[in-house]
Amino acid sequence: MNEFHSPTPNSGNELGSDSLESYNLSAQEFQPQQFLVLVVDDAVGNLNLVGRILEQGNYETTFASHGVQALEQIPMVQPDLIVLDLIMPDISGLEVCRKLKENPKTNNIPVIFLTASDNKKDLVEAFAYGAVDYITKPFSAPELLARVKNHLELKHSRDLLKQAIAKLERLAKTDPLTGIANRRHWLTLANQEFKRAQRYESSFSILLIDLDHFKSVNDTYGHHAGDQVLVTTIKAIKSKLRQQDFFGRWGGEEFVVLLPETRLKSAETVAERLRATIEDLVKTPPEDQVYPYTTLSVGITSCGAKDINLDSIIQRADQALYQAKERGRNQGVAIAPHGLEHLLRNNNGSDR
Ligand code: GH3
Ligand code: MG
Ligand code: MG
Repeated sequence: MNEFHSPTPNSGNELGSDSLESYNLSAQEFQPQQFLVLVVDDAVGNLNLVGRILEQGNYETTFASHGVQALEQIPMVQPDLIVLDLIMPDISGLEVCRKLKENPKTNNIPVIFLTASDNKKDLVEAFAYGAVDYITKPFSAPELLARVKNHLELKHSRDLLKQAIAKLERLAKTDPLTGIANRRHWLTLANQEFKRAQRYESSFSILLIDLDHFKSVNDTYGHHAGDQVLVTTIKAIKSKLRQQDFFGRWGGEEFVVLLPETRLKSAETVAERLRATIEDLVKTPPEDQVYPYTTLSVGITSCGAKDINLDSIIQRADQALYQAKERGRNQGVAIAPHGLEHLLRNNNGSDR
């Protein structure tokens, strides 16, 4: 399923351990031993000297004695920082730096140039190639350690911030109870699919799913039990969908699935598969299931040539769901679109 299908729920609230609280962006104690520094220099004496200083500063170290070797090594060892000699016989430090910055896998590794030159042109060029700092030889151990620490701290903060932003983005798209897409994110994806279907004259179907008499679960066993039933039902539904289906929580005990490139007939088959899966679980619950499942009613429709927006399709799915409830629940009802469905490429709906 799509990227928003986060890992299978395994507890009442799978995002509980995924909170932003673990991202303490304020000053944490700096622990040099957590960082690997690569030193690149063609002079063995320099490698030894810089290595010794870094090791005295408690850093993990690794070494390369020329540029080509460094370029081979870096993607594999993923150092946290590189101390790079400017002038080397095979390829220059500037060239190594340029190549690192071109590669998305290595471009955020800070590079500090180590150079005998205090030629301003070289230094300006080093920064232009993406270096974060430079140290001119001869240098003192405290200077080297201070600069290395400074840039590692900066990189560490940047990395934490990036991770926190990525997590925030994920949380903003996800329903915290079930781990599937929340309504807003589902609507974003579904609107994109609607535009795509219009443009390419393809089709898709929508299933609007509502748990039957779900209120009685809460009333009988309590709200926490109701939550558990929602989570296990979602897990069972998810296991019957395809990777490319968009599955989201519409609200409360209602869920919605968009089936891309799927015509009404095939969507009915999918709905029946979901309904039957849950009915089986109601009749024969797994041994470890504490609370009973409840059956599903499903409203089914597809995108037609006369649909001018997603809303009209969702409204039709809602009418179909209403009819399924009226007819006695535990069933799917399909309403065909007014206009013809766009023909699918294979002309007979997807192979479900
Ligand atoms: P119907 O077959 O007509 O759909 O009956 P129903 O009882 O499922 O429908 P109704 O709309 O009367 O009740 C839905 C219930 O779902 C009421 C609400 O408290 C419960 N519910 C909605 N969201 C959640 C949730 O996140 N957790 C729990 N435990 N209950 C929820
Ligand atoms: Mg409902
Ligand atoms: Mg219901």
